[in-house]
Formats: sequence, structure tokens, C-alpha cells
Amino acid sequence: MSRSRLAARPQWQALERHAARTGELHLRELFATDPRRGEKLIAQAVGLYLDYSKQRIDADTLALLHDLAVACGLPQRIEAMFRGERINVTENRAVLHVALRAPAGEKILLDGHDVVADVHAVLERMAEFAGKVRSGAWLGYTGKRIRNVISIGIGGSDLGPVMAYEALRHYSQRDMNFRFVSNVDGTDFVEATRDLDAAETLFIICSKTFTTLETLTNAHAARAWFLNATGNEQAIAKHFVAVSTNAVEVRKFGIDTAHMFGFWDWVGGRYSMESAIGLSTMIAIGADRFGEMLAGFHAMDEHFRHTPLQQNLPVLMGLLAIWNNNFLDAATVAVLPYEQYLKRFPAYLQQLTMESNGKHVTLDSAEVDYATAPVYWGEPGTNGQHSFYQLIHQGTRIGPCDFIGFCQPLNPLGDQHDLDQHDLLMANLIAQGEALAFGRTTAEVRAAGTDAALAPHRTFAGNRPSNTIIAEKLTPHALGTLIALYEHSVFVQGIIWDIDSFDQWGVELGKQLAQATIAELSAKEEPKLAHDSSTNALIRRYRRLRGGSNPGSGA
Ligand code: G6Q
Repeated sequence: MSRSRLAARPQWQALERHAARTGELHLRELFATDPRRGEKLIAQAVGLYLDYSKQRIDADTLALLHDLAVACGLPQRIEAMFRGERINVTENRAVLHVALRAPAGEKILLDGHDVVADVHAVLERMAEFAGKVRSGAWLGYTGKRIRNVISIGIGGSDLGPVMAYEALRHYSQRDMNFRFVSNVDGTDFVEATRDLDAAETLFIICSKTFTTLETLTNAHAARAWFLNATGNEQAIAKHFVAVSTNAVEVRKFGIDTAHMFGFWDWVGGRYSMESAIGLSTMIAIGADRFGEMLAGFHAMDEHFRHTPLQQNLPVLMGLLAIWNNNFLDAATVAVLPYEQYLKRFPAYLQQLTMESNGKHVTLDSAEVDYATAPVYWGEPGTNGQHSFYQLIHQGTRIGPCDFIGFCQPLNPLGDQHDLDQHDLLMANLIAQGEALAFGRTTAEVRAAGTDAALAPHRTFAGNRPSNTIIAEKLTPHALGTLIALYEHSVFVQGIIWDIDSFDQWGVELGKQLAQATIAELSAKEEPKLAHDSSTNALIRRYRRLRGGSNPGSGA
């Protein structure tokens, strides 16, 4: 069988040979041969410091990865994205999330039309609205201030806003509640609203298409909840706003388009948190801080566009991810923020990375013969250290890690000279990367007094790769740079893998699948089922028990 376009490239094959040659190299040796490695294999820009010296690479690895990137046309593809070419080929769309954070006055033309001007027109409307809600100038229908903001959306219309709110909660308006409803499971809505006064509650319905089943169902539930509490149809105008690209459906739902904030089909759902989808973020932190976040995104965009590949943070991250995934056979990446406010960051990144690059065909519709996106996962440190880190240290698979930390705490606790809790946090981050890289040999364990039988259990092979990303402090600007770093790194990987990182046919399928089954679950008459025997039996069992009969009665 002939190899794919990527695997047939001499640069790819050179990396395969290089991996076979260097596979056994240990980070202990690499650091011993070059005592300054930890100062050299770093890159920094726009406030982020990336230490990739604990990756299993030598000088040749990076040069070979660089050659591959050039052969794959990376510089040209980066330009194509920034110029608004239709690089999302399967949907025939431009990919211009970079325009969402371009400063006013900059021009990005799409079919001759300047989209940056459109972006800033919406940002101004958002700022005006957010300002009114925050100051109390926008009142509920009884004249009470809005105290609760509930953002309803799912996937790309939810994960960004939730993550950003949690990440920037420190800067948020503390006399307001922000909640997020995504799941079609009624529990999500009921728990989010159970203690709220409808007269003080604003719903933001976020849906790019305004046809997504879960969001529309929850939006109807919100409307029913509101009308049940207020009995006032006119009041809806003061308590419901929409964020969408679909004015027709917004109107159909009953929201005046004067209360709709728009965005565009060239913004992918998972790349939309800094568009109007971020309205809840802007209400939480204010328009100025939202602007600082956009400036952070933009700073990374500029770095990505204009910095030579060798010093380019997203390019380095992307190429190292390719190395681990395709040449060291690592099937996962753990994202480990040592910052409690980033607790939803791994979940956000799961969508960004796996929805973008979980693909099996190339841009030319050919089956790939190499692995694409690894599985991303993670939890904030230090919590994970007391659970799954065991596998990262001593399991039989290598699981590359991204450690993320900040030098200044937002909530200092403890005595600066004695037990500073933030020092404790960061000591853990630094020590974990060190332990993963260097491990502990049996000889060292024995020398420390462990007997022969126990020694293997206390031995750590080491040579487990990690990146460490350090910034000064978690600010809106820093958050913007960090997200853009991952966005562009995902793009770099997609270019090398020769796939469309901006479509999501798997997600589209999910949107249709349940439709047929809904009718079968709730039909009054026993439906004629034509699925496989497992699906048929599950539907029958559910139908039998949904009214509450005895669960022990058998299938
Ligand atoms: C994101 C995906 C997906 C999408 C949701 C919500 O890139 O396409 O997660 O964001 O399915 O879609 P709507 O915003 O159209 O409701």
C-alpha cells in the first residue's frame, strides 16, 4: 500500500530513522552532556516562558521537525489563515478567530469586506450592554437589579465562557452570580436556577446556529421557568438576550434581534469565546478587562505570525506534540495547571484539541496512516498528584505533560518567609517535572537503604517528557496569550497531519443521532424497532421502566 502524502515525505522518514536511532536516549544523559540544556531549550514571548528541555529531543530532532514543517508549507498556511483564505475546506469557510482580537483600525478583508470593523461594532454593543448590567442601569422588569446571569449553550458555546469565568473569577463582579447551563439533563437547569429570583435573572442564550437541541430545549425551559415565576410575557425582553449568527431563529424563539449579539460563520464554535459568545465573561469582568484579554490573544497572534519557526512558541509546542505522538508513540497529553482558577482549562482544551484534530482523513480525503490528535486530559495540581500521577511516574505508557504555573499568587496565604502556600504549590510543579525527567535508579534507591525486594517498586525509570509553561500572574492578558498558544499549536499540528482542524463532522452526527430515537422512547404505541438487537433491547427496557416500574423485573 502506498504511504500517505505526509508519511511519504523524506522529512517524515528522516524523523522515523532519527527516532529509531535516539529512542533509548535518556534525559539524564542529555542533561549531563549539555549542562546548559535547561537554559537553552526554552523560548519566551508575550509574557510566557516555555521550557521544553525536558522533552526527549536532541539538537537534530528540532532541526528535523523544522524541516518537516517547512516541507508541509507551515509558513504559507499560517499566512493563508491570517489572510482569510477558506482553509476550512470541508465547510468552505475562512477561519478568522484572529480577527476577533485584532485591534480597532486593523483591516482583515474577507471577500473584500473588512471583518475587523464588524467585530468592533459588536464589541461596542456588548460593552454598552455589559456596562449597564454591571452598573444596575439595566434593570429587571420589576425595577430590581440583575444579580444573576445564566449563560445557556453547549460545546463551543459553553466551554469557553465557563472556563473564562472560572479563570478570571478573581476579577469578576462579586455581587453577581454567574452560572452556566449546557446539559440537556434537566438537573443542570434545575440546580442552576433553584435558588434564584426570576426578577433578578438574565438569561444569555448562546448558540451559533440557534438550532442545537440541548440549547434550544434549555432555552425553552428557561422561558417556562421565567413565565411561571413572573406570569409576564412582556418582561421577557428585559431578561433574555441571544448570541447567535442566526437572526431568523432568534426571532422565532421570541427574542427581539435588538437584544441579539452577532458573530459570523468564520468563527468556529471552539474558537468563539472572545466573540459575543463571551458576553457573560464581559459582564463578569467588565469591558476593559475583556479588552486586556483580547490584547493577550492578539499579542500571541502577532508572535505566531511573525516569529521565525525556531523561536515560535505555538510552532514549538505543536512540533513537540507531533514528535511525542508520532515518533515516541505517546497517545495522551496531560494538561496540569498549578492554578486553581484554571480548573476548567483542561476541559476547554479537550474540545479545542480533540474536536479540531481528532480526524482520520486528509484534506484530499485520503485515509491517514499515522496517528492524529492524542487524548488530552488533566486536573489542577496539586490534586492530581494524589491520584493519577502514579501512572505518569511509574505506569507502562509515557504520558507527556504540560505543567502550567504562575509566579505570583492571586490569593496569597501563609507567611512569606515561613510557609508561603504559593511557594509550596510551585515547588510541587517544579519537582514533578524534575522527577518525571530524571526518575530514580535502583542503585540510588538501594543506596538510600531500601532492601532488594522493594527496590524495583521504588525505582522510577524517568525519561518522561514534559513542557513547563510559566507566566508572571494569571491576568486577563495572560489568559488570552495562553489560550492563543494552544489554539495555534493545534493548528500547527493539523497542518503537519494534513487534516482540516476546523470542521467537526463527528459532532454534527451526534446532533442527528438522537432525533430518531427520541420518538421511539416516548411513543404511546409500542414502536416497530429496526435497530440492532442491543439498541432495540435498551429502548424496550427504558420504555418499560421510564414510568417507574420495578427495576428488578428483568429485560
Ligand atoms: C464547536 C462545535 C460544537 C458547537 C456546539 C454548539 O466547535 O461545533 O461544540 O459549538 O455544538 O453549537 P451551537 O453554538 O450552534 O449551538
